Amino acid sequence: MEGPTSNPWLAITRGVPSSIQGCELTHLQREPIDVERARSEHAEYIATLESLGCRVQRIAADEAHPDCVFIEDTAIILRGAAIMMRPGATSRRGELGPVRDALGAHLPLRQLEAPATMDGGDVLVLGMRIFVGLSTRSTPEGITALANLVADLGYQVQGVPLRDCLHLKSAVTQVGPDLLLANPAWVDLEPFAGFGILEVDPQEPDAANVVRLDTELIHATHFPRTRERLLAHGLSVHPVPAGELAKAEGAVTCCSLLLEDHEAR
Ligand code: CIR
Repeated sequence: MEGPTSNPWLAITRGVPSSIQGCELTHLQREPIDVERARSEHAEYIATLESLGCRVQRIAADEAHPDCVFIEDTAIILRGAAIMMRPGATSRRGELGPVRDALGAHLPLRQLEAPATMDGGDVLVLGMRIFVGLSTRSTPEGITALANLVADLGYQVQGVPLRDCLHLKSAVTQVGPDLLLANPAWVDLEPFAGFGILEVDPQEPDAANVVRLDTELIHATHFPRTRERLLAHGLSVHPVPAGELAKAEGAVTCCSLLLEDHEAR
């Protein structure tokens, strides 16, 4: 008898609005974004998720929310619950509604309440440990509130000092069971003692952001030097174009929420 053949992931994505031109920017100067090109990059990203066996659930773009494609910032997925964030940028707080509806069909929901703020891009979940970047978006109050919200699920929450970047996952993501890809100039790596660290190429400071689907990694094509490092490590990399979305300070993890499909109800 044949076993299940599909990849056990469900990815939730959201479309690119024309209003992305008016996105939030923290570290970059505003430059024109080619919306059609951004949409075609996004389509390639979704096709890559699908080619890796992901089931993809799409939420329509909302023109009133220029950053809505960066759905990762609105929620985090844990074992047993999804936690709706309270984004640090006030312009992004109205993005939650349709994401809440989509996630609520799969998982019990909990909500981070004011005055706490936190963006999902600041949250790196490694097993039962949750690391949160102390960024301009995620506050110490947010960390305390999240710790209280998830304690009964067995998670521990820890803040991580950051500098010169938007989110924790701009600076470090997981690329293997015990391996992280990081830009040590942007993040204090001491909290990650026990994990192996692969460093980005110094000429590609933004290259630490990777989507990991078990053994398969999705990484932006515009980081060839860091890609070489991943490949030299024996990792399986699927490059996707992401240059237009990068002008909005977005990267690959930002464009999806990933649930293990067997946990989705
Ligand atoms: C923002 O500043 O909120 C958006 N322009 C970019 C968000 C990128 N999200 C992410 O890295 N998780």
